[in-house]
Amino acid sequence: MAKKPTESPSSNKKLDELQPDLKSGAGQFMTTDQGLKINDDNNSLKAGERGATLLEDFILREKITHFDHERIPERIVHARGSGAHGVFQVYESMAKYTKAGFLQDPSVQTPVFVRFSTVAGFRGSTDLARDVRGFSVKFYTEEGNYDLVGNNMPVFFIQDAIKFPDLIHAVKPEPHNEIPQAASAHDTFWDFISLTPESMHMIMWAMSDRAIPRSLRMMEGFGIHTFRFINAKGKSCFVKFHWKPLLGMHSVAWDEAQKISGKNADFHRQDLWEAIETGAFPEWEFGIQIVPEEDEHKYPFDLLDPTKLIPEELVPVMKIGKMTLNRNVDNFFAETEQVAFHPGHLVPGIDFTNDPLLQGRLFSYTDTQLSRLGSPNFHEIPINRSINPVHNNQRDGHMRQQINVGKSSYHPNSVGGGFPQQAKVSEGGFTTYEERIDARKVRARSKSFMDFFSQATLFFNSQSEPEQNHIIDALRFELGKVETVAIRERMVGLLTKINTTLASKVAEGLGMPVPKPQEPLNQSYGADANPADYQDQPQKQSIDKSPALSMANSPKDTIKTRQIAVLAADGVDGNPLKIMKTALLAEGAQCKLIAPHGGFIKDAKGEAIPVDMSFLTAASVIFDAVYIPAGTKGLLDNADAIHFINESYRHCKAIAADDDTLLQETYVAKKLATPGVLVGKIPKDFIHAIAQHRFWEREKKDKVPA
Ligand code: HDD
Repeated sequence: MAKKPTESPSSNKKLDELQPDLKSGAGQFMTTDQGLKINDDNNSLKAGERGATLLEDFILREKITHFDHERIPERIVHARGSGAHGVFQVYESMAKYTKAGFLQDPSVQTPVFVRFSTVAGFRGSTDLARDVRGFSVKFYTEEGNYDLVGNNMPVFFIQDAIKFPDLIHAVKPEPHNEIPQAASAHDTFWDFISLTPESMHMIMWAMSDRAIPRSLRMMEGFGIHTFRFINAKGKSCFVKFHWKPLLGMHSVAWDEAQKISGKNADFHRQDLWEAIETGAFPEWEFGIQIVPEEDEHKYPFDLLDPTKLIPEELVPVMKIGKMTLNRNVDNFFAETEQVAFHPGHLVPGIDFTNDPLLQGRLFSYTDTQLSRLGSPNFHEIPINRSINPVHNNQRDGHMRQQINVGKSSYHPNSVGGGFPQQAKVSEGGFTTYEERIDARKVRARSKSFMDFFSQATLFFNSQSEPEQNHIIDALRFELGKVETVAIRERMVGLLTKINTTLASKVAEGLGMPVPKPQEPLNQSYGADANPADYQDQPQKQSIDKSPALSMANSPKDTIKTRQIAVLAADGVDGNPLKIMKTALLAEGAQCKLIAPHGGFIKDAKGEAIPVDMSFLTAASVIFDAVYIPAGTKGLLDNADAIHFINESYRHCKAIAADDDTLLQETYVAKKLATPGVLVGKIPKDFIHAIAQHRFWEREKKDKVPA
């Protein structure tokens, strides 16, 4: 559904600032780029009706030239993304920790633009790839843009930015044949990983259900690195950033993810778009973990090591504000594609730490925009513009938009009255936190980074049984696609250091002998380094389990925005259908009626009921639950309907039926007493079952033919 640029469900300072750039052709004449009215946009200029076409045709040439240049390079990573506008509001002043203006006043709404993404796939790749999700937030604050460029996992694969090109080369399609697309399940990725033991913690996350979210609206976000907050008195503390979705955290099954990729490759993008269009605005609470400066060395891991997290049980996450996404973009290219994030877009009161991954990122993001957007003037593109006016002596360059008036373009100057002038700290001028650094220049990694497995073990041990099974299955899948036996062996050897059951179950799935616990083959050091300095040095963690790491503990108290399939055919009993639908809609769920054909079906009383999708265009994998109203004789010999129900059962979804007539034709007939299967139950039970999201315990017991 296209929205006219002026139809704004919400307004904020950034949206108002964008307003003059919105263009609609409604009611207008068509013109060339020079404003000349066009009389014929359907025929090129020819010498006679049958040609040839004349070079003189400047209208044809302008149109084709522009078309030829419509594409820009896609992002080298995070190419596939979806964006939306919104607002952020802090709950109470954070002045105690930071002087950042947007974290002071609970009455102030700060406009934001958020872009979610997958990492490895190309721009047109599927949303449901097993992958990390990017979670980038641009806060348009009164003090300039602040970008929090994070992911949906709180740790990263590598400890030093110098390894990033290697990691990405390894995960991207292999260079000789550009296969596979948007998948880490291939030799080069696992080759690199198997030689990089620092990646083991992140591998546990990437193989977990976090890598296949049900919705972008149902995943957490993390700033990953430890940052600094600085308050007005100049006092600094360390801070980790979190986003917690109000809808809870949920994922799909791997089999389902693969099928969704075929049925609807835009599943996440469409889900986000439709939620916002229908007013079901996605929300996240913003959380912080604060570590006082004096506690820097208190933990059995280094705060500067991006492969480690601070367990929430040690430092609780303080929820300090809320972000709401309430407006879709008007134009994907102009906004989502051209938005340029950068961890170095800072505001006073927030600063970096010396995390070597973060330090390297601070170079990469401007550099990449130069090749992607083509000019150092990318900050002038409407979506990237700060709402705080920009004044400096940067000048010219490709596609400059601003017309800088006056004679001076340097500082100091007298001809321009000395302006633009520098701002004192008291006037909002940014100063870097004066951290003391007293060191030798070295190419090395800190010994405090050499614990490769403890937090991987903590993560695995903190998962519920179904979650652990999913990690095992994911590793069997991924390593099963690896052709080089030595890589598989190295990987399973590394898994023995995380958890021996994990390693032996993966080995069993691969048909390999279970290896003895092995020392990792770490190659992340220089040619003259002493390998002994780079060996694993396990550190005892203060806890054995962190419940916060398990998605099983996510709140399961709402069915808002859940998609419910209603299977029906002519002769359906219209009454219970109406009651169920009303109850589900009242809880904020969405219902789609699926029938053997489009158009309308007739209920038992002959009344016409509109059909939303036919079995041809629908699929169980794009729904969260299924309801079968009474009167389904018309579906008894419909193979698609039977497959739909079996597959819903296989993917552990809630299934409700007014009676078991149709269920008797399915695998579910043997499973009528299973949790999440409800026959003749009132809507309340079904609503509760949908809120549970999945009944994962079904998985291992069943051999569903779907
Ligand atoms: Fe990065 C994009 C997140 C490490 C270099 N990164 C990019 C995006 C996200 C992240 C979410 C997409 C931004 C958007 O939506 O436009 N990147 C991360 C996180 C990292 C990380 C959470 C580790 C904690 N990245 C990282 C390193 C480097 C880069 C170590 C290079 C040394 N990242 C880039 C980039 C990208 C990018 C090449 C590609 C497109 C862009 O920047 O704008 O500069």
